[in-house]
Amino acid sequence: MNADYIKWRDNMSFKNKVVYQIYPMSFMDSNNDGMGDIRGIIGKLDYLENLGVDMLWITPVYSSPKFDNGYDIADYYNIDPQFGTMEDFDELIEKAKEKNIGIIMDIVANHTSTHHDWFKKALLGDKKYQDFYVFRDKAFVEKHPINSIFGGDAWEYVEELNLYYLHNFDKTQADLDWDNEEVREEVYKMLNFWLNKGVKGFRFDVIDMISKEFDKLSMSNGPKLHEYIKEMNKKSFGNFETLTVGETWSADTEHAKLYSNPDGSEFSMVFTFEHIMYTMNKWETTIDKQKLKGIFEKYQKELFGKGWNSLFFNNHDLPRLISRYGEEEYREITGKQWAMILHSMAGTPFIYQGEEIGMTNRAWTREEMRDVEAINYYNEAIKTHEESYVMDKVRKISRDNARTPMQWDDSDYGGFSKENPWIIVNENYKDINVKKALEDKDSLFYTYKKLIKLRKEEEILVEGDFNLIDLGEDFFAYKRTYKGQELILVSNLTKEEKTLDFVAKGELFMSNYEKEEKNYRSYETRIYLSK
Ligand code: TEU
Repeated sequence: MNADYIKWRDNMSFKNKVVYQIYPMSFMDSNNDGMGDIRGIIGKLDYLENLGVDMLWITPVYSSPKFDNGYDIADYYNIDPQFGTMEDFDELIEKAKEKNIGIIMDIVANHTSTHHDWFKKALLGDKKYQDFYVFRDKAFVEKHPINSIFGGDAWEYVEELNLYYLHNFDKTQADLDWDNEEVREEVYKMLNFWLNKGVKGFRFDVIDMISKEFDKLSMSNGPKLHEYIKEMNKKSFGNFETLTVGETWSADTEHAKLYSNPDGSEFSMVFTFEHIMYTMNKWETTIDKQKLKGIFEKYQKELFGKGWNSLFFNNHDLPRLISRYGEEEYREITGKQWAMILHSMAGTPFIYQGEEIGMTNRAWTREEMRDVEAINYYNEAIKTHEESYVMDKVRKISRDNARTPMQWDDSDYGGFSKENPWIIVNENYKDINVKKALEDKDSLFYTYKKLIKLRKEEEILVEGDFNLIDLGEDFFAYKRTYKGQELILVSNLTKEEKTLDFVAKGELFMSNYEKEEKNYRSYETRIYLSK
């Protein structure tokens, strides 16, 4: 691990950074083909610089048949023509760099598309490439029944080979066999290709699934997991100044500490999902704010000095923050509430496109749905449930809620495109859009901008410890201390006005209400800071 990396890491380089996640298909369409693209991102760099973010996580833009919107990669070394060209991508890296913004690539290496050359060669009987994947015979499959995360059987039969291949997601996404050293070397070679191009980090898709234990029918957290991540670090990003984050749905605090070990041998941090999904069935999960307090306390305290947290409520797989945790009737108030709660904790915040202007879920019909996972869920659930029940779940949980086009202004299609987009624009774009948010100096946009700036100015936000303050069920409150300074956040979790005897030490530093009053109004959230 070279000295530059150690120096970069130790001078808290990623610790005070804020990352903005872009879903290119839905961000900005520069050539009016109805799908967002890389030149669309380049055209919005001024907006992102104004917001103040340090890095852009770009979800996959590689060559892909897009059955799973790019998470089914057919060629890791090429940009998909619908997103643009390699020259466009090089220009994005360059133009972003001029604004001190780093680019984070999304690496999907647990599986490839079945359109990838490796898989095509495997289908043609090439043993070398069959060993790149998990091909098994009937006997093995019958002994190891596995369900796909997208529903249905995870084994797909190939008649011409009389073999089955494993796909933990869609059948067009075949799992790679990381126990095959050649596969791992191919991945490291690909990572170094993008690092030498100047990308500043990686987000690793379902990285907790690269080591599997078939005898236990376990598809994640296998015996080789951390060994492979350490090897990958040594042979690629560990030799560069990078921010790396692993997507690990199965991780708990113990695993999170291993992944984000301060010795820098694995990742900078991981996305853990206990605060998102505390039941194994995402469609049945309801938000429990009391549980949420305990989960945040656990991760803040257990990783303090022993690892590093990522901080997020939204991404391209999750319903919109305000619709899920807040209340649309109090859109700006609850948007600011949860932004303040999240960004005042220790960790690296991730903002998902549209979160900063308060975009919401929408009322989907079956015809308007686009997401393979939600469509599979619908097709399965409709067999045993009323349409109204199933569509209620889809409207609350579906990934499509995160994927409606970015709402830039009140012109057609929200200014995303001049052509009818690949997915419907949320009807509320005339009221909720960037143009309006920028004009209103008190809008949610400026709350995010202020929180991002504070992370660079107030070390307590980066280095402070964390302790919950128990003010009863109606409040979420915590204290951070650092070098004798205190930051106290108090948030009314209810719509009702609440009295509170608790008096916080320090000056009122930030609030989602203009003036401070004795009582806490609906969802009122205050941050006090003692100098
Ligand atoms: O997501 C992993 C994953 O499991 C989630 O897709 C998911 O929504 C699931 O419902 C959680 O229960 C990653 C990517 O983020 C996602 O977009 C891809 O579809 C998936 O992997 C496959 O690459």
